[in-house]
Amino acid sequence: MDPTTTPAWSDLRAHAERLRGTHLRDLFATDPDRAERLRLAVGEVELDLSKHRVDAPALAALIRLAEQTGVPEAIEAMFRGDRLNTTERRPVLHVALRAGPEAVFTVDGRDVMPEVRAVRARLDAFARRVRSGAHVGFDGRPLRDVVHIGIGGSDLGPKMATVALSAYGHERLRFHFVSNVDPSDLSTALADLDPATTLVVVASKTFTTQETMANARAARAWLVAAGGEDAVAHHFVALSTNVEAAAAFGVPEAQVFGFWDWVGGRYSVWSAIGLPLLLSIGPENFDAFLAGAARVDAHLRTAPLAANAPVLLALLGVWYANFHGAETHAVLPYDHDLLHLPAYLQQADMESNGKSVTADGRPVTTTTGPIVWGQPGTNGQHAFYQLLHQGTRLVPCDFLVAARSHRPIADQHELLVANALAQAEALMVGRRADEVRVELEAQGLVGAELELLTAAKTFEGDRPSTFMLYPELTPEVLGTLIALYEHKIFVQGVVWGVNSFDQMGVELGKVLATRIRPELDDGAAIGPHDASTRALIEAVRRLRRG
Ligand code: G6Q
Repeated sequence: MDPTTTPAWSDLRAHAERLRGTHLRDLFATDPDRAERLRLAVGEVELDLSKHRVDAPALAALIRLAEQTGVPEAIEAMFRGDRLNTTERRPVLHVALRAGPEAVFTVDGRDVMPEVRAVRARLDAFARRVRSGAHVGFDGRPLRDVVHIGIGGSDLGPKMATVALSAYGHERLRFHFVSNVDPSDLSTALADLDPATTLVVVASKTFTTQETMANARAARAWLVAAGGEDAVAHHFVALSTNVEAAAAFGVPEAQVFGFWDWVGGRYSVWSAIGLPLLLSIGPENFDAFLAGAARVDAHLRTAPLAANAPVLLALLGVWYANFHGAETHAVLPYDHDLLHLPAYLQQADMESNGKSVTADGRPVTTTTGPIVWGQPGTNGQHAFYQLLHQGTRLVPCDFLVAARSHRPIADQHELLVANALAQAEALMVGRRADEVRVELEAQGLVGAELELLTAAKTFEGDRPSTFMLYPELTPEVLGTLIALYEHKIFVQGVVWGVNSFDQMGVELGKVLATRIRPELDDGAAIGPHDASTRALIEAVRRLRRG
């Protein structure tokens, strides 16, 4: 369904036109209840959507857009196991990984849950042995460091979540994440580690990814140099759908944990790929993480569209991208433990919805996924907030804030929260020229200087944001937050009509890199390239010679 041909799309154009010139301040002035009405909660996460440039008629049109583009049907199709990933002909069932004990999910008529539960039981047993110290290294000591090797979806989720829940981390275990083929990544990670007490987790759905396999081979050599070939069995774990390749690498079968082709890489933190998180926080906390996501799954299926958090988040994103020209979306966690959330969501969103053809192969007719970026507050305030407040671009923002800190120091957490609230307020309310002028006049400014500073210190405001507030960043809250974003991305993909579950756009560069690699060696033939690439290959050869 082409969204731009729906009646709702033309209605939305009209609403955007009607609301042009209506400031968010005006929306609050004419509708004082909007702060109450546009609040909702999923589990322990409270969402304030009132600082968005919508009134009731615009919101109603957005909801009609969801209906007219088939969002309710697509939600059911996902849970039913339909092959929504059209290009790879795969179901999209990461929701099965966090489903409760009663759940049944079928692929080709077969219930996949017994297998899901069996792998999880093996993962739990392994995690318990590592955590207790029963699983020892080649010299009999308990393992202390975990080096997780993976890239993209096999890195960003486990890294983001393990760091996010470090307050729940095991007291002995330390976690290191290696993704880049740049040898500096692995070298620095291994520099201070003792191979005898290090567990290497090789996370790769395909077990063929160039970067991961290069790092895995190097880590294997590092281990074997210290402990011999037999050490591999004690120190290596593989997380992969390619169980044969993992076994061929030398990982004993008992330490290969599989998953399935219906789990997309960027949606795989709930699967065996989440092992670092499981090792860090333990099986009970991992269950809570899954339960937090399951709560959003149930909410997505049952809440009416008008009170459905991921649907509303998705529609607001569509509103800004397609009707207000917003090109980017900022993720601003005022929660340092969510340090890696912007990078995680960058992949989740941009790889899913950075598409220009539809799920049935036609060119899209409108702008699709935004550029996602961000940094934890308050750091970002001293870097890019100038542009958010006074730049020429519209950047919708997400604030994520815990009411309580896991590690309080004096009133620092209250300072953090005050900053988050202040920024969201400042973005929305702004500061009118007449207010600025009165203040400057009181300071004695007159004439040209008064005019200059009045212009420079005026904040237009009217900049929208979502405020997500939770008591503290627990495993359950993290699961809820991630699933909210996952389903937001899914719903947006449905509205835009794209396949959010493939990533063909990452292939071409990989193919060319494989071709170019041997051409970097002195004397090797250089195949056909454009003049720029050829000159750069020659320059690299020259510089490598020193
Ligand atoms: C994510 C993508 C991609 C993938 C990596 C790693 O959705 O599929 O980021 O996760 O390319 O792939 P492997 O897990 O197969 O090594």
